[in-house]
Formats: sequence, C-alpha cells, structure tokens
Amino acid sequence: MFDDTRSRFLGCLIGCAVGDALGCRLEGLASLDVESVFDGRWTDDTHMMIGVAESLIANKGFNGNHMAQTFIKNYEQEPWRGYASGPPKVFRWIKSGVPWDEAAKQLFGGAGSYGNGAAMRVAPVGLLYYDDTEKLRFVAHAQSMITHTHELGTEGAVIQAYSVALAVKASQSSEWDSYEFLEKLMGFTSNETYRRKLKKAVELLKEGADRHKVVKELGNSVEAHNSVLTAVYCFLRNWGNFKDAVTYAVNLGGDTDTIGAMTGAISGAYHGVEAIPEQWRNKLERRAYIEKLAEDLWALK
Ligand code: F2R
Ligand code: MG
Ligand code: MG
Repeated sequence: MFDDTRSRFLGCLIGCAVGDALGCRLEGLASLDVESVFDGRWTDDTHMMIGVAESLIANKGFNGNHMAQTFIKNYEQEPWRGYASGPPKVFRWIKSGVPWDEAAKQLFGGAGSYGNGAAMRVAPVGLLYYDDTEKLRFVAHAQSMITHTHELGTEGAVIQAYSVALAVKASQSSEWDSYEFLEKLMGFTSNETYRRKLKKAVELLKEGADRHKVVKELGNSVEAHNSVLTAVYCFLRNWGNFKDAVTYAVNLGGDTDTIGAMTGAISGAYHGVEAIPEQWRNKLERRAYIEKLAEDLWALK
C-alpha cells in the first residue's frame, strides 16, 4: 500500500478543486463526457476551501475572526465565483460590526443555514487534524459557525472533515473497507438525520443500487444533509480509483460542483495526488498555489 502523507495532503486539496471544476461544467445537465468539458476553472467551493487553508496556515490553527476576514477579502476580490445568497449576506453583517460567531445566526429567519457551504470548504481542517479527532470536530464546527449555524449544516461539515481524516488514515491501513469506513462515521455522529442516511448508504452499497436510487435515498442537492453522505458514498462505491469516484459523483446531477468537490477531497486524500489524472492537474486554475497550501498544511504537522 502506497504510504505518503504529503501526497495525500496534495491529493485532497487538488482533488477538491478538480471535482469542483469538473462538476461546475455539468451543473444541472444530464450525464456528459467529462473529459471534453473539463477546463480547470473552479467555483466558490474551492475559493472558500482556499480561505480555510490560508487562515489555518497563517494562524497555525483556528482563529475565527481571521478566517471570517479571509473569506471576506477573497470574496471581495472575486465575487463572481458562484456564491449562494447566504455567505455574502453574512460578510456584509460582519463588515458592519456583527461578531464573526454571531452574524450567521440571522440567516433564514434566525434558523441559520443548512446549505453545504461549510462542508464543501472544510477539507483543510480534515487534513490538519486527521490524527486528532476531537480537535477536528471542534475546528470543523467552529469554522462552520462563520456562515452556517444550523445543526445540519455544522454536522455536515464535521462529517466531511472526518471523512477526509479517515481517508488519510485508511490509506495507511490495508484492512479497511467501505463498510468499516461507514461504521466509523456512524460511531462519530449522533445526529439522527445523518445516521439514517449512513444506514441507507450501507444498504445501497450492498445492493449495488443504480444512480436513480442513490439520488432518491441520499440526495444530490444544496443542503448539507442531501449531499455530504452522497459524496462519501461516491468515494466508497469507487474506492479504487479517483477518476471513477469524481466522474460518478458529477454524473449524479444536482449540486454537481459541490458533490464533486467533496468526493474529490476524500478520494484525493485516500489515493494521493499522483492518482489524479495529469491532464486534469495540468489544466487546473491556480494549481501551484493550491499545492503550496497543501504543502504548508503538511509542514504544520
Ligand atoms: N449554486 C450555487 N450557488 C448559487 C449561485 C447563484 C449565483 N447567482 C451564480 O450562479 O453566480 N452553488 C454554491 O452554493 C452552494 C453552497 O451554498 P451555501 O454556501 O451553503 O449557501 P446558503 O445560502 O447558506 O445555502 C444554500 C441554500 O440552501 C438552502 N437553505 C439553507 N439553509 C436553509 C434554511 N434554514 N431554510 C431553508 N433553506 C435553506 C437555501 O436554498 C439556500 O439558498 C454550493 O452548491 C456552491 O457550489
Ligand atoms: Mg460552487
Ligand atoms: Mg455547488
């Protein structure tokens, strides 16, 4: 078994960006030839993942106000990256003086957001704390609170971060399989919505369900609880190959860039950067910078 943590850090962040870039070309479309549409340009998913990494590196760990200000700075430089409505509102409130850990509570009539935005960007947290589960849980939750305060939004981010961590660790142990991976997630979350979907994921894997049933049971939409475990499933169903996993993910339709990004982060963390097709890496926007962020996170270990 290939064992190189540095390569897995690179694979995770590059995999996230590649999955986003692949998926954003297919958003809302039926299944297409992924090779012909890939142009390497990514969206808010990667833009925010970069913000998380930049802030973790600058502070050698989590600093909520710094991360919020990093999101705001990046958003103001490139607001056209396809952000949904929630984060830009939160950024305006923080700029007007609302504390970083209070602003997002106002979204959706005070319910907070359960969009998948906190999960799509969380991969750097899964890497930095892959060997410290409680720190991972704390920071994945805390970074969510900048924009997503609904329990389903925060728990989605925590599960996605832990999935990245498991992928890094699973790659170092030849004895794991898909069912053990799901069992570990089951032991990690007490949220009933996610636990129900984890049980479904086991059934879907056992029966080799078709795409239609996967989407019906796990979801493929913008809510965290209808996309995070879909991404985990895409990785597990295509455990052996990065390209198969992200191609399968983006062909499920719906929120294709985000399910692609989350699948790519997990699968890249498992396989390492060499497993990502070279022609995709070569075309990827800001590849060198994303690789540097991965290197810097790895150097913090
Ligand atoms: N499709 C997008 N963004 C829309 C882009 C439109 C833009 N005009 C353009 O094309 O340039 N993709 C990106 O958005 C998703 C991540 O969203 P995030 O960051 O979680 O945002 P938000 O606004 O907090 O939540 C998204 C939607 O979820 C629903 N929702 C969330 N909480 C809710 C609640 N408490 N009650 C009801 N609905 C809730 C809403 O529909 C939100 O709009 C990613 O796909 C990313 O790629
Ligand atoms: Mg996006
Ligand atoms: Mg999306």
